[in-house]
Amino acid sequence: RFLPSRTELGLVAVGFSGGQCKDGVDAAPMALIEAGLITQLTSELDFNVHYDGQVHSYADLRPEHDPPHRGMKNPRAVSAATQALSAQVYAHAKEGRFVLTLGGDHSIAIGSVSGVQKAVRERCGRDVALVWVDAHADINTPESSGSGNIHGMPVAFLTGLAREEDKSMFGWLEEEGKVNLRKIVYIGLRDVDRGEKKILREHGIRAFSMHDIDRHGIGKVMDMALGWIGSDTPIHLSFDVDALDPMWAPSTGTPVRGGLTLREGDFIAECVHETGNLVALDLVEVNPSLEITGAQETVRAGNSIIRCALGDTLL
Ligand code: 6HN
Ligand code: MN
Ligand code: MN
Ligand code: MN
Repeated sequence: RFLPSRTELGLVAVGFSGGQCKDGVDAAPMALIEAGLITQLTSELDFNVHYDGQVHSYADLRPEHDPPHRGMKNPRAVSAATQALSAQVYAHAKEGRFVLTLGGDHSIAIGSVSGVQKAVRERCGRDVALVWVDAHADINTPESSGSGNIHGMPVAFLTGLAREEDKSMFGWLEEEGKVNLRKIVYIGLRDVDRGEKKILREHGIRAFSMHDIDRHGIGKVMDMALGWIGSDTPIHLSFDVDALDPMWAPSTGTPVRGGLTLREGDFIAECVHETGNLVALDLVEVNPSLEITGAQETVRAGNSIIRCALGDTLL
């Protein structure tokens, strides 16, 4: 059985924004760290943090010429960045560390999830379950996407629903880094594109929308979500801060009203922590430049979710 380390934590700060069109999301890791994240991880939660002290933008990997391909914007830049991130995350996970990845836009999950999946497979031969907390499903294929923004496509690439032969455009993604469609659970959905709904339906992907949360309450929804995954499965939690209502997290690139309260977001993270099976966490899409007044609140909400996922308990 692959158990995440309770003491050793690998932190990767990713200042990458090429999966969408708004500047500023690359400043999130610094904002989260400056708000006290590492201190909280070390002195309050007793983690030994392995951090290279850098915010990676992967700018040196960005090709000069990166025209759209199959409608995708910046495909080579996103591919190169996520490939490098995948290797960094893999290196931490292979050592048995819990891996915390700070985005950056959500395209970076192509790197973080594939790196964790590969390491977990090597260590215990199991598949990770992916808990995707988001207003959006991020499962567009290049063809179903209306925007061409790759942060709306990571789940499609991670599951093999979208494929590319070209190594410089996600062809580097190997089978051992991919995720089983039956092991994905969505929580918080409320802005799912037409083509994405078709994909979710056709593949029977487990998804809990805001409607489900209103109907059953977040407690029951977490029971059902974690019940679907089963009790003996390593979990990667990919948390998009836009899952929270803009009242709590206004500074994000694609806010959608009618979202989770701050407590519901923290509760999700607490429940996933309680399984004892959480091996990795992404916190993405905080954009401190979008809302001057809301920026600090959004950063605080992000750090709160991270602490809850890492075992900060109320009592
Ligand atoms: N995110 N479905 C829309 C698109 O452009 O494909 C929005 C995607 C948002 C992505 O928030 O990580
Ligand atoms: Mn989103
Ligand atoms: Mn939409
Ligand atoms: Mn997302």
